[in-house]
Amino acid sequence: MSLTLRLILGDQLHSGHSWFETVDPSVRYVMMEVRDEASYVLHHAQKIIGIFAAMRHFADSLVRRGHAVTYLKIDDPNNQHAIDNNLALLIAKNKATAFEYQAPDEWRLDKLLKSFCQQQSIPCQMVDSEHFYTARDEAAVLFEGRKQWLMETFYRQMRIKHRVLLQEEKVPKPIGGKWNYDQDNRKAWPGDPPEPADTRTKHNHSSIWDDIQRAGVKSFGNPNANQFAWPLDREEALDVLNRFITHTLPHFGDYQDAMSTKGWRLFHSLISFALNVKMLHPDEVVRAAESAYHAGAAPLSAVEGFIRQILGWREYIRGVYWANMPGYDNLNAFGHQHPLPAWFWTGETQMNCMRHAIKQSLEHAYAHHIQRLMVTGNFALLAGLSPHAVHKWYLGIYIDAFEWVELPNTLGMSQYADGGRLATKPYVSSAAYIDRMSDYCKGCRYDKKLKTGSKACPFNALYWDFFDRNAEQLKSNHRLGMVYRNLEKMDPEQLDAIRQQSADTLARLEKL
Ligand code: FAD
Ligand code: DLZ
Ligand code: SF4
Repeated sequence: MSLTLRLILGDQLHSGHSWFETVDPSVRYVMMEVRDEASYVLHHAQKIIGIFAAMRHFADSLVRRGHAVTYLKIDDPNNQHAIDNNLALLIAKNKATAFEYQAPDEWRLDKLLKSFCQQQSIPCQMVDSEHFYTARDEAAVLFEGRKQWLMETFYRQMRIKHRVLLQEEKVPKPIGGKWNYDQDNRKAWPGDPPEPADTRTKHNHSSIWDDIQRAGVKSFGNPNANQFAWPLDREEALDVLNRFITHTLPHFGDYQDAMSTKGWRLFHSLISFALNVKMLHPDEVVRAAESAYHAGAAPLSAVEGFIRQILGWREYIRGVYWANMPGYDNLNAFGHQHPLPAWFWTGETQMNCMRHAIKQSLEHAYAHHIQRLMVTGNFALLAGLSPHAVHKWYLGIYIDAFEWVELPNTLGMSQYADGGRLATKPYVSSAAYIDRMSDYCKGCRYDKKLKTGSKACPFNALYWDFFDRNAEQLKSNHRLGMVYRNLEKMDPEQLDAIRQQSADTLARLEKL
């Protein structure tokens, strides 16, 4: 009798996949919790709990739909703790006559499964994950021959191709006359409207947490196992999405870049985990936002800004990943080598912005985009931290972090370690930007206005020193003209003092 084994990875929980349309008695699905996958980087406890719990929910739902499932738990005595070794055993045990898997999103697993298949004597096949708008190489085809890949170019193509927020005319034109309302998305948050309440369903997953610990999987961060708050199945994910669209999306645009000590998510959607493990499809998210605009429930600037993140950034980032792997993770355009200060793992620093962003990440396995880019990422780049170490930190700490999306965001957009393939300039700032977009500086031990002296905000001297020491690489970038004009105008004595302050700051990174 023929039997096909089909592998489902921890981030392939896509209940709408065509695999599951009919119940086929000659198919068995396999899912596995393995130490190799939980340990290739030090993960936040909530990330491991979230993936295992969502996998278990998904396996149960398949069984309820009549499918045959073999599920290897982390404490199963037969578990080999490596995907390929488990597969080999399961193929032999089930006398499988064929093996199939969905295209993995990570290069490492793509390679592992391809090489596994080459060693098999049964037919093996990779199928589409049916999740993304784009093929892996779609952005590469669009940008062929271009050194710099402009997200905006890609995004407009996507709007046209998928007919999103378009006027119904022969020549595609954006609704409202503008493609991009980014200029309207940069307000600080005055504390009103209030941050929406956290209405996510809370689970008690203490027993999964016990399993993980007993299996010796190392982790960090607050497990929050008995109040676990991230959505674990499609129903919960849809609930998070629908509440966002109804209550929060109208304010998303205005406060997209805002940060505050009084709120950890502000007006962000919290759907990235559900999207990245494929409990939600990007098209249903985009269409839900578009419908809210047409129903008059949310302004165009908010809806466009939100859709741009998913139809634009998310798909574009995936294209950057596949075009640059393997090897992208080792790029280091500035040759930065500093290890991460120990307080990256505890949040115990006197810099209020960093303390706040890191502590909330340890607490929730989440920080929103501007915290990741303009606080922790900004500091890491200014301080010359190793981009590879920074990448591993981001990959471990965030609940939504999978290499295909985390790596280009961290190494490319945030650390400029690829020399500017996707960012048009390094995303760095002095205290002025952080102060404009947040209330962090008000309660800080450091003075946002000072560049030198023991009370000076570390961001300030590091900022000017960063551009000074990298002038050869960056000076010709026309987006940095103003920065270099200001540097040239600077009094040489002041510049010397800034260089000294920066060197002193770097020498006492651990104590900042
Ligand atoms: P919202 O702000 O509500 O945005 C809605 C959705 O848009 C997100 O869920 C996400 O799917 C998508 N999105 C927004 N920005 C981006 C982006 N730059 N790239 C890809 N998708 C985007 N996002 C991840 O999903 N995984 C990561 O590992 C990740 N690492 C990042 C690392 C750095 C250094 C930076 C600067 C950004 C990173 N991002 C990552 C992008 C972004 O910060 C998160 O998608 C977002 O914070 C998730 O929260 P949310 O669902 O509330 O997003
Ligand atoms: C991230 C992760 C973790 C922690 N554990 C598992 C696991 O036990 N089993 C599994 O199939 N997948 C896991 N994952 C997700 C994968 O490691 C990998 O990150 C994604 O499949 C890449 O797209
Ligand atoms: Fe951060 Fe500097 Fe502001 Fe303190 S003063 S919160 S270190 S930017």
